[in-house]
This record gives sequence, C-alpha cells and structure tokens, in this order.
Amino acid sequence: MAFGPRARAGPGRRFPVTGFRAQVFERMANVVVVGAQWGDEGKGKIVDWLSQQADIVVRFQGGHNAGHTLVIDGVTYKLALLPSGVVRGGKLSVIGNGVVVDPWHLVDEIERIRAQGVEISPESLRVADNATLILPLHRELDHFRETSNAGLKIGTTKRGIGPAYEDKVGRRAIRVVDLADEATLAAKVERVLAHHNALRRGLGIDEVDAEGLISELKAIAPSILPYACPVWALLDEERRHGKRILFEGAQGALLDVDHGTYPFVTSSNIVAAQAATGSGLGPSAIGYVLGIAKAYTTRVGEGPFPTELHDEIGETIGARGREFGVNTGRKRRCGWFDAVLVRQTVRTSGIQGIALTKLDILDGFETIRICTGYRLDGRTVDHLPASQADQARIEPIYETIPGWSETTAGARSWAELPAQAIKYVRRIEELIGAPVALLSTSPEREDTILMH
Ligand code: 2SA
Ligand code: GDP
Ligand code: MG
Repeated sequence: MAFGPRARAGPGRRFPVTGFRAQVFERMANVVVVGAQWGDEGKGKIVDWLSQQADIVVRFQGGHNAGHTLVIDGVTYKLALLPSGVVRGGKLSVIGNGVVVDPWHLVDEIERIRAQGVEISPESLRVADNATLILPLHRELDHFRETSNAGLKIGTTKRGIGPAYEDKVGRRAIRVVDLADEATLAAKVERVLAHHNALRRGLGIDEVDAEGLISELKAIAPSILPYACPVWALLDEERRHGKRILFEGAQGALLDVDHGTYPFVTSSNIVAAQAATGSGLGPSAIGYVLGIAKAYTTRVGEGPFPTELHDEIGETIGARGREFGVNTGRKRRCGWFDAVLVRQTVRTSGIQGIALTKLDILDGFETIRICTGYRLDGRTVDHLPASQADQARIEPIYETIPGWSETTAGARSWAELPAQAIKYVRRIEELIGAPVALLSTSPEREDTILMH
C-alpha cells in the first residue's frame, strides 16, 4: 500500500491515502476523473479546476448525453460532447475512440461555444478517426423505444447513444474515418441499413433511404474531417514528450453497462479503466483516479435508487441544488448520500481520492442521514446486489448525524468549515474507504478546497 507524504493515515484510518497533491501537483500524474454516483456530480467544474495542471483533456466514453456545467468568472458554459478543456486556452481537447459522435451535434456545439467567445479549431480539438458515428436513425430508434409502449423504458436522453453503441458492438457502425472515402461510406451505409431497415419494418417505422443518408453524411464530412486523426498515436506521442493528460469521464460509474444498475444504465463503460480503452492508451498511462461524488445523491431516468427521498427534504435538496438535466431539463431524483454505492464505485474504479461537491446544499439541515448498508430479507448487505429483483427490494440502513447551521457556500479553506461539516466529511471518508482530496463549495472554480 502506498501512502502519500501528507497522508492522514492514523488510528482507525483503514484506507490508503495516496496524496492527491503529491501525485497531481508534484509528480504530475495523468488523472482520470470519474463520476462516483449516477452522474451530474460536478465533474465539469472539477475537470475545469484540474485542467490548469493539464496539457490535454480527453473524453473517453459516452457522447452528447453528457451535460457538464462550467462557471468561469460568472459565465456559464454547458458542454455535452466537447471536452471541458475546450474553454481554456492553450489546451488540446480530444474526443477518443470510446465516444459516440453525432457529427451534426458536434458542429452545432462547436458553433454554440464559439459564440460564447471560445476559440475552437483543428489545432485545439481532435476527434478519433476510429470513433463511432451516431446517425439520425439511432436517435429515432432511441426515441421510439422510450416513447412507445414496447419494451423497457430506461429514461434515456433520447440522443441515440444506446443504438449507436449497439451498432459498434454489432460491427456495422460507420466511423469518423469512413466519411473520407465515398466508396467505403456507400458500402457501410448499405450494411447498416440492411440491419436497421429490417428492424424498422418490424416496428412500423419508415425505412431510411440510402441515398439520402449518404448525401447527409457527405455534406457534414468536410466539417468533421479536419478534426479527425489517430488519437491513440497522438496521445502516446504527447505523453512521451511529458505532456499531461486529464481524462474526463461522463455520467457516473453506477450507469456503467457492466458495473451499474443494469439494465437502467447507459451503453458504455464508465469506470476509470475505460479511460485507457476509450482513448487508445494502455492502463499504465493512468496515474491517479479521482472520483467525483456529491454530498448527497441524485439520479435522472428510471431505475433503483435506495436512498431516494419522496418528501419535502428531497424537494428542498433538488431546488437548492438546481437538480435539473443540463441538456434535457429533466428533474433529477434526489436522496441522501449512499455510502454503500460510493464504496462500491471506489472499488470498481480504483478511486484513490474523492472530490466531494455541493456540500453547501446541505447547509442548514438540522440532521443529515447517510446510508451505511442495506437490509435484504432480514440480512445486512454491504454492497449493491447484482440481481435486479434484489436491487428493487433492498432497504437502506441509515446513520443520522447532526447538521450545521453555518454556511459552507463559497468556503475556500478547511478552517472556514463548521466543525459538524468536517465531521460529516470525515464520516464519509471512513464509510467509503477513500480520502476526500478536494471539497467543492459552490459552482465557481475557485471555491474548491484542496484537502491534502
Ligand atoms: P442514455 O441517453 O442512453 O445514455 O441514457 C441511459 C441512462 O443514462 C442516464 N444518463 C444520464 N444521467 C445523468 N446525467 C446525464 N447527462 C445529462 C446531464 C442528462 C440530461 O448532465 O444532466 O440533460 O438530462 C446522463 N446521460 C445519460 C439516463 O438518465 C439514463 O438513465
Ligand atoms: P457533471 O455532469 O458531473 O459535470 O455535473 P452537472 O454539470 O450536470 O451538474 C452539476 C451542477 O452542480 C452544475 O450546475 C454545477 O455548476 C453545480 N456545482 C458543481 N459543484 C458545486 C458545488 O460545490 N456547489 C454548488 N452549489 N453547485 C455546484
Ligand atoms: Mg451532467
């Protein structure tokens, strides 16, 4: 076990403290930022905060289902597909092969962010030539599945993410590089439509015309191809030249297609190991895994949520925390901090430190609850069972701790925090088995406390 130089290891501390400051600021490790809950933990803010130390920011999974909010000097930027590093000058932003790219959305988002005064060019943004494209037919299928009564409703963002990943794994996807060659494109379109038109006939949806799709793709190609390159080679080369990479996760580990609350998940791997696969680097490129967790829990879409609050407290947290989808505006479900789930994601992602966000939203609560375990058929379980039926039946076991009446909003040092807030943070550390490396107390970049 490696203990960092400023480790707070001591009596009762039963987890390794891999010094964040030492790893990230002194040893200049490449950091993976991964959501430790169901997404929307505040990754955008933390990636932006960390990007001052990085040369390159890489997205490695998901697509424009992500919604990352950055507030810089009072200006709000809402990103979906573009890496958060894009708003900082002098950084290279990379969309890796693990991402599914809607080319029409990409062009729109570039324009939207440019309109906010941000420069984006093929010098500052690269897209993996082997990334999978999201086509209009993927969006239509996603929308159909979510709105018709056929099949399971997941509560997706209806952006075509799932169907695009299905085609990738089904070996019929059209990739960015295919836009460069007309003959290949035509053959690929024929192949993908052989599958989709058969499916659409069965579902009673109009078939897609091959010529129409080819001409749409040919029209968008010149706007995408200048950004395309073998990202794996570029990243490897830059790494060897000492450039520092920040891997920006989207969604959260509980939405991971393997390790999440399946089938109520997204269609990509989200856990930290995906940073390697989804960018074309080996796992040895990863130096530090930072999990992001909110001081409470939210989820958007369907699926189990053991600590969900259906009362006034849940409404208060949602209203104070402005818990609405960044892209879809959907209301997020809110509940108490679930230490069982975060403990699990600490393990499945190899999280070495946590950035705990939105502590300020809990200011003023008389008491605060933390879920420490689950009860299932009279037994106590210390993890989320894999069985869907068990997930639906588990009941949270809570510990209640006193809240604090002072404000933590905008605090920039440990010394500014009320004693009870510190106790809450310490209890979370104990329960999840990982240190809180960063604490965030407002949407603003500078309202971030480096803990060790
Ligand atoms: P999809 O569209 O196939 O990935 O949906 C599958 C599940 O994944 C969830 N999901 C998300 N959960 C939280 N935040 C997400 N991003 C946006 C945001 C969402 C928005 O930051 O607010 O604007 O509504 C995100 N993306 C996917 C989704 O809710 C399904 O449960
Ligand atoms: P992401 O998907 O993980 O990047 O998170 P989102 O952007 O979807 O949602 C997080 C929201 O919380 C955004 O509106 C952020 O500006 C905001 N936020 C981040 N950290 C804090 C914090 O510490 N306190 C408060 N009040 N808001 C925060
Ligand atoms: Mg989000």
